[in-house]
Amino acid sequence: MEQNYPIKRIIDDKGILVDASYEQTINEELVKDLYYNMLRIRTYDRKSINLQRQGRLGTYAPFEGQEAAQVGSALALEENDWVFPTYRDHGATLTFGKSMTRTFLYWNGRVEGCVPPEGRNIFPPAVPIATQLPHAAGAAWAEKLRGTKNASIAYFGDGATSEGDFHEGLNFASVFKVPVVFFNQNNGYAISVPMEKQMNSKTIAQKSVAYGMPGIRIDGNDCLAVYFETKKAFDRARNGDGPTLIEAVTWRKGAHTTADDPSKYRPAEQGQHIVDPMERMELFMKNYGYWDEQWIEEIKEKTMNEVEAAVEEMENYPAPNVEDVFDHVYAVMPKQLAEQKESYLAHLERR
Ligand SMILES: Cc1ncc(C[n+]2csc(CCOP(=O)(O)OP(=O)(O)O)c2C)c(N)n1
Ligand SMILES: [Mg+2]
Repeated sequence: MEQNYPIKRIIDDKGILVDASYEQTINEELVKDLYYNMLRIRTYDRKSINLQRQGRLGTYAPFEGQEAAQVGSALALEENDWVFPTYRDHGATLTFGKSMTRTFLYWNGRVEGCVPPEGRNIFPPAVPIATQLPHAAGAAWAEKLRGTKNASIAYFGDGATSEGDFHEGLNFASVFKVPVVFFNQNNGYAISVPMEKQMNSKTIAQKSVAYGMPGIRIDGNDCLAVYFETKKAFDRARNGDGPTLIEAVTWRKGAHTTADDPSKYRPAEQGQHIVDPMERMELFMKNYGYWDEQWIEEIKEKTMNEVEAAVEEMENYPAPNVEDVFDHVYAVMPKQLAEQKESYLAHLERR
């Protein structure tokens, strides 16, 4: 099975173009756009870890190492598409247009952190594993019934493929032939459980066979391969050809979350051979004359300033409304909850 799903690459570990058919399609604007967005989200990600360590942010799920998978896929979307992320996909949602201030607010438990900007179809991050796959299939079905060209993307991890929702989402999408891309980031682990203890299949891509849809396996650290393969899957979706399962093989460089210690379950040498996605793009840019020191300095400063401004805005955000804790759980509030709310508000009043 594994040999039926070879890993697609456009650039290799040394930044050499290995698929000549892309020679004419790759241009400076695209390369710089991919690199800039990877730098931007890495700056955000590293800042988030620092803030968590200083007690200024809640528990945080880092994505360093997965930038190419998240940026390449998010830049392949069109403005009116739908994005269904997990807790680890803030790099993708930031690239697609979610506000950075609101992304920080999310990690401080604020409901405002789940609200995307106007005109951006981004669902709140799914923390219950795989629940977003049926949602993505449903949104795509709605777009199909409306007769639009919009499609949806569901982000999920290797571990999520063990959940019933993964199978239900793929089956539904296939049967109703809806415009959805199932974008798997195979980072090798579901918290402490390695892929080989999670499943007997050698790849995630091969699971597409059961649902009669194409399965594509790509090097998730090759931003160009991710971008072009995701675009192809979206073209299929928009043309009425139904869903695609993409497996982007990548690596989570850090911990599962800031509450986790990967040295307890991951051998230190594992993953050492993997060339970082940004380093790889840098090598490619240097090899083909896209590297521009002055531009790099400019974007480093720009992303730093953006991140610092977003942190300041997050920290000066109006205090939360305590009623939010009660108001957004049920469409119609049950009697017991209404009583609790009333009694809590009365308690605050007395204080
Ligand atoms: C339904 C459900 N079961 C268990 C958990 C606990 N949990 C949180 S993250 C995680 C691992 C998910 O691994 P994977 O899908 O590979 O995503 P990754 O964290 O590697 O990005 C688990 C089991 C959960 N959040 N939801
Ligand atoms: Mg995983």
